Amino acid sequence: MHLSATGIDLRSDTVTKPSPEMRRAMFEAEVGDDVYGEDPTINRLEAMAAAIFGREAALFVPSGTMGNQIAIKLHTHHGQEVICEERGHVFNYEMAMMAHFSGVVPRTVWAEDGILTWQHVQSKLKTKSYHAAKTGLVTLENTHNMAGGAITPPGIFNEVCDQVHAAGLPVHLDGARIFNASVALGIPVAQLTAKADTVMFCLSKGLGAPVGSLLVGSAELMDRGRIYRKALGGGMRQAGILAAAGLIALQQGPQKLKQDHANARLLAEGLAQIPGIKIDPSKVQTNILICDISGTGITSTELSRKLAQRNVLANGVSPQIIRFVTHLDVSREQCEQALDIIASTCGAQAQRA
Ligand code: TLP
Repeated sequence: MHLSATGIDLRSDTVTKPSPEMRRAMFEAEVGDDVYGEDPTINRLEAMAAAIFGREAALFVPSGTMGNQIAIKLHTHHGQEVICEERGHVFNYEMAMMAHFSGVVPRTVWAEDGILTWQHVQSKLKTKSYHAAKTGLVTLENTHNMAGGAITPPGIFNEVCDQVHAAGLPVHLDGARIFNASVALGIPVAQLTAKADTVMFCLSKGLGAPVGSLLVGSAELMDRGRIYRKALGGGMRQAGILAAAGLIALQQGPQKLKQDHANARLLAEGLAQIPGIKIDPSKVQTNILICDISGTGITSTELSRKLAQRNVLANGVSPQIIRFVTHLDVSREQCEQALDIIASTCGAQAQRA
């Protein structure tokens, strides 16, 4: 179903629209052919991202999916396994590209709040064997989207990286929303992610850019990554027009995330009061809410449809689970309105049951 993108859009933080300042910067952007490395605005964005993450280099890519898949390709060989959390984005929402493009299979492990510890990873890690595929890479996701925006505690993250490195293997971080974790913890992204070999983060989610993500890591990896980006159709030529908005997102976006987190907490506290909806507000650390609605007696598809009729948009994850995401383009007042609408929609359903 195509939902109208008006009203209170809690489907994702990907729906944010570029600000007037971004549109102006896009209009005025200096551009060149990025496949030749000649787009000054992209070069500036890549240099800024590398500096913020304390890395040698960065690579601008059109999407988080492409950034993750380039990283998987860089770190693995055909016939290997990639360890990831069972609800991880690289496994569930990237069109099986790790198999398609890199010839590897996911080896998943379920972890409470999506937080992979060394114990989880160790239980799946395989080195040389004459019987089973070898592990090629471990991927972590911070914050974890489908685990409700959960943050991996830095100590756990660092231990996984140290141990995986000691086993001779690399770690890639899907840090699509790493700035959310950074703002919530009050720890700079460079410090939070230092031990991962590569990090992908998105400009086009809570930071508010219309398009774009970056992969950061060593100069050698990013140089090879450029080849895979071209192979995937990501050589975007005069894409400085996009990078211009990305620069503003990177400079100004992080400080706005606090409000998204406060709005998410408000929503969580309200949702927890609605009969039939299960969510633990104390677990909502960032901007994503994953709610079990099995007690309402309707499926997420039905609830989404009923809410959309009243101009509140939210996506189902499974028949019992619905997701709400806060972002720049929903205010606190709109979250309060959304709560009233969700409560009355679920209440009307309860009366009918
Ligand atoms: N996530 C989207 C959907 O694909 C689910 C969303 O609405 O949340 N890593 C993580 C953790 C993500 O949440 C996403 C997007 C990506 C990677 C991919 O980014 P894009 O959409 O730019 O390819």
